Order: sequence, then structure tokens, then C-alpha cells
Amino acid sequence: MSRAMGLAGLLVGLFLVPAVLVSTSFRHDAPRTEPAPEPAEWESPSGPEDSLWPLPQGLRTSGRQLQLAPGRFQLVHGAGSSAGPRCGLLQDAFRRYYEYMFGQSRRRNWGYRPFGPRAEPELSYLQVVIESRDPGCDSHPHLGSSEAYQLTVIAPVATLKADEVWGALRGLETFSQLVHEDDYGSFLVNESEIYDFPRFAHRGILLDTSRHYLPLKSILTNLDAMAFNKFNVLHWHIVDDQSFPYQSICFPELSGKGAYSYNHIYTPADVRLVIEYARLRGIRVIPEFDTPGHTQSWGKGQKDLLTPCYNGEKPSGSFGPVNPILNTTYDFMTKFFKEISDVFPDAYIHLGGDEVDFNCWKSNPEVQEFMKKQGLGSDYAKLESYYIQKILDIVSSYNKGYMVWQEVFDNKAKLKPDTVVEVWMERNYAYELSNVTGAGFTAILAAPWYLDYISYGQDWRKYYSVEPLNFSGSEKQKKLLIGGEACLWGEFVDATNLTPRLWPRASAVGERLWSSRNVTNLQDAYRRLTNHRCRMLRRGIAAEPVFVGYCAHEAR
Ligand code: CP6
Repeated sequence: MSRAMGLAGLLVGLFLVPAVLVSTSFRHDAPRTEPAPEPAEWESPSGPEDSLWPLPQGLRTSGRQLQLAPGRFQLVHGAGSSAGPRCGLLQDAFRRYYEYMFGQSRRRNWGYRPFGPRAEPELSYLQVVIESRDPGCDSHPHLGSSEAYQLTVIAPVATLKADEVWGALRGLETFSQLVHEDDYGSFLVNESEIYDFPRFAHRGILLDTSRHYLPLKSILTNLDAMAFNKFNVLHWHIVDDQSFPYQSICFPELSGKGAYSYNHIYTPADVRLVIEYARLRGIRVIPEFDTPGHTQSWGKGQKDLLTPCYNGEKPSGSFGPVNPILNTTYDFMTKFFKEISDVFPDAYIHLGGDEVDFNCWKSNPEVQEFMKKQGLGSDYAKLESYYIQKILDIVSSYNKGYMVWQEVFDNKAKLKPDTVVEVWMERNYAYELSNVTGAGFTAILAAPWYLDYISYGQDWRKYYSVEPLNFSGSEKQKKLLIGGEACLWGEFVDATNLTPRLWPRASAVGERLWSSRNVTNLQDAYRRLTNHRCRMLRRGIAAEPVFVGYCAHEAR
């Protein structure tokens, strides 16, 4: 299946589905407004799509159920697939998803209902077919990766087709969400046809490992949860004012002096592990090394990097943002970002540039002198742009793209056309999106999705109800909004509360960024989200409750 096949192809495809799909309800992004299906099919309050999250773009299910026998059912490579048993990424995913579907039952040692004359037909295989010549088993996902897939569940063999392994990963997640266990311990799946692809290419979660150190385990668990919700970018806000846990190879003093302790660090091996664990789940890791502000911790291990602040004539003893007037600053940054470019395989690095406090620069006589000499007047935003542009040039020279926070655009730094501008300020964010895309830049929306901020009640509804494309602009501008991020800043978050604070609230953002624009029914979302949250619990994610209620498996 190629991208070109598109939705039209899907529709044609669906009408060619064999007659076994009796009494179907075709549900393409539509809330429940279609003609009522056969009553018998719907007497039970739950349908097969009742726990799908995020909702696929095109979905058609039948009331006919198939049974899966954990001892016999297999995930296999289909004939004609460009991937085979040597595709470690898929082999790993097969093992994982088998475990998600049947793992608990095996541990409980429950059998399945014997197949009697009245039993459902058996589904024996899910065959996975990668159609692109290069499946991408050993590659890293990137902004242009295809995550589209087509899933056909009809006895006796279900088929999952995708261009690349990334789509297969998304399809395996969806298939695992279709399989449910009934009260007798049987595993059932409704015959279905799904064609699916993401609405936005960049669907991120920001984790902040500076305000509090996050143990590796927390980060990996979060990557699992991200895969369950079809997120594909970990924005790793790895260092900030409070601590520098990244253990640099060239500059070990940065974490040596700037980390909270010798143990509160990410070694090169830790970083590699995070990147590989993410890759196996189709998740990119974009590191953020935020400068020139938010850099207090950098100063401890790198002499003269930060600007000395002055109290009148004399240095006050405190330090401000990175010192933009010294050559040594750029020598350091050149080496540092060379290392970062090598360590992190993603094509993008986030360079920060947010919330720069100009007071220290203003107080420093040498900075004032430099401003005069450079003809920057008293416009310190121009000094910030001067600095940022030099950093951008350094990073470009390593053939990396970059992301920046919106201030860098607001301060009118000269940006390469493929710069990604992340819009984070809540005030007038639609207007900002309009300006950023109007200037021809790619944008990412974070402003309405600050999940570290909590309040009483079901705030997921607020996150869910955001329509990212509600800003004024041409069609061309709308295409420049490539996605969004749910941000979990770390001031009040560590390993104790990370998971329940993020999930399932971030799931709301996940569906907004994956599913079709008209998937907006809050009642329908509520029902699916509560089920999805129970599934996350079963899979070991301590997601907080959506509202009052229970999960079936809790009682066992
Ligand atoms: N840290 C960094 C932060 C924030 C930003 N950058 C932030 C600002 C305001 C809110 C939440 C987070 N904690 N480095 C801004 C992008 Cl409300």
C-alpha cells in the first residue's frame, strides 16, 4: 500500500471486502450518527472499537468474532514482505505484542474455551507485510517516515500491510487493542478492516530531566506508554538551570560539577539505551540543549561560559546567560554540539532559546561595550539573535536541522527555512502560529498542552478539544504545522508522579494529533479513554483514573 493509495483507495478497498463482513458499521471518523446496525450486534454496550485509542482514520468492523488461541496464534512475516526474521525490530515487536495480548493469561495459566461446534472461527496468524523495498529495520525513524498501515482481520489469517516498519509498529498496537478477553478467558477479535495514518507527523512528549533526575526506568516506561498512544517523538529537555545530568564525553566536568550528584547522570551507555529503546518503538529522540538562558548548571563545570553580572561597578558574584561576546564561548559550543550531533542520530537538535533574562547582560560593562561596537544599540533581543545565529550556524555545519522555542523567531533571528519553531506561550498562540507559518517556517504547537500544570477535574477534555489548525492562514500555512507536543516540565515531577501525571492526560493530545480532525465527540472519547487507561494499567503503566469507575482486571 502506498501513500498514493490514499483514502479514496481505502474506500474502494473497503467495498471490495468479501461478504463475510456481514452487518458492518462503517465508521470513518464519524461520531455515532450512522444508521443503527442490526440490534443483535449492539445489545452489548461495548463494541470492538470501544477501546481503540487513538481512533484510526478509517475503520470498519463486523459483529462476527474470531477466537485466538494463545498457544497457537502467531505473529509472522507474510509472503512478499521485504522484512523477515532477520528484522530485529519486528521480531522484538512481535514478542512484545504477543505478551501484551496474552501475557497475563499465560501467567494465570488459564486455558481458552475449547472450540466446540458453536465456537467462533479461529484466527491463527497475523501476517505482517512490509511493502517498501527497504523495510527500515535498522534505521531510525524520521520526520518523513511513513506510519501508515492497513489491517485486515478476517479468518483464518489477519494481514497487516505497511510501507515501512514504522507503520507496522502502529498497526501492531492497533491489532493488540482490537483483541479482548471475555469473561471465560477466551481471546476474541471482531472481523475488521482498518486503514490508518497520522494526521500530524510530529507527535511529541517533552520530559525534563534537569529539575528532577528521572531514572532510566521512568524514561523507558514512558516510551512504552508513548508507543501505546502512537506518539513518535521524545523531546528530551535533558539539562537546564538546576542540573546537568548529561555526561559529556568531551566535557565530563559539565555533569561532574553540574549534575545533582555523581549518580544523577546519563552516561553515554544510558543515552544509547534510551535512543535504541525509542527506535524499537518508532520514536525519535530529540535532545534539547537550551541556551543561552536556562544554563546555570553549565557554569559550574565550564569556566567563563556564563556572563558575570554586575552590581554597579563590581561583579556581583552571580552569573547570567551564556556569555555571547567571547570567542571561547563559540569554541566550546563548536566542540560540544559536534559531540551532540554524533551522539544523537536524529536529524534535529532542539536549541532552546527561550526565556532569556537580559538584566545580567545589561549590567555587564563589557557586554555594553560589545553592543556599541556591533551596532546593536540597546536592543538585547538583537544580542540574543546574534548569539543564536552563531549557534545555528555551528549546528547547521554538522548537517543537523534545529528546533527552537518561539522567542527565537519573535526576536527575528535569521533562520534556515527548515527550522522548526515550537510555539509554547499560551497567550495568543493561534496568532503566533499564523505569524510563524506566514513567514514560511515549520511550526509545532505546545502552548495548550502543558501537562505539568494540574487542576481539579477532567482537564483532558480541554486538551482534547484543541483544534491545532484553528489559526488564520492559507492552506500552505496549515501544512507547515507539522504537529504538537505535550510538555511535562519537571519542577514538580520526579519518578514518583511522572506516569500518573502524564497518562492518560497526554493520551488526549495523542488522539488529537493522530486521528482525523472530526474525531471530536467527547462522550465517545470518554468511553474509549477509560478502557484505554485500564489497558495501560494492565500493561504496567500507572495511569491515573479518568473519573469514577473500575477496571475489570483490578479485582483479580
Ligand atoms: N523551563 C524551560 C520551563 C519553561 C520553559 N522553558 C516553562 C515556562 C512556563 C511554563 C511552563 C514551563 N519550566 N526551560 C518555557 C518553554 Cl507555564
